[in-house]
Amino acid sequence: MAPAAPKSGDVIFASVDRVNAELFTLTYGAIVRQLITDLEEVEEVNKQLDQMGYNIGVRLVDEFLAKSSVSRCVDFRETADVIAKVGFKMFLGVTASITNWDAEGTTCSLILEDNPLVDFVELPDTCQGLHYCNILSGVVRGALEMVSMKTEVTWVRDMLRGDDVFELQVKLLKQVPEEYPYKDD
Ligand code: MYR
Repeated sequence: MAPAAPKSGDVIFASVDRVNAELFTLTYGAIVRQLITDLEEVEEVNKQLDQMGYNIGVRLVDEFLAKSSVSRCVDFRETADVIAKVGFKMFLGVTASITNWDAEGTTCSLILEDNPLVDFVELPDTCQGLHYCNILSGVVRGALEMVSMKTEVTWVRDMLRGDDVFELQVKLLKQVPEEYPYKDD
């Protein structure tokens, strides 16, 4: 059966979504540019973006759990998968894939082939050490901390540096067991 013809409302929503996505991308670019002007050192900009992301990540989990029907994950593997497939889709509009698991199941890579943050972006030579998308590593670290997983999150591949994909390595450092708030007598 042929797909239903779009109604006028569909067209309006499609363009509003596209405009919002572009506004989001350009706003993020403006923030990064301002940080570069204010902080001067790219390492400082990387730190600041990571911290901003972390602050967002710790707040994002509540919204994620409220909006998604995801139930508690049994382990880090499942959590990584949920972040890649559900979390990224919900907040960034794209899904990531998970690969490169180590034997212990404590380190993996999150691969992004499509990243709306970098549309229209080209880094000048003076910004070669910049992790332009460092806000994302902070978000992932902050969100995981809220579900009791202390992690180290680092960029391994970056399309703005000529790589074929974005690769974010997520290493589980410590899993704090959640305490039941009431004592059983
Ligand atoms: C659980 O309760 O065990 C599930 C925990 C899932 C945490 C998912 C947090 C979502 C983070 C989204 C990151 C988006 C980055 C753009």
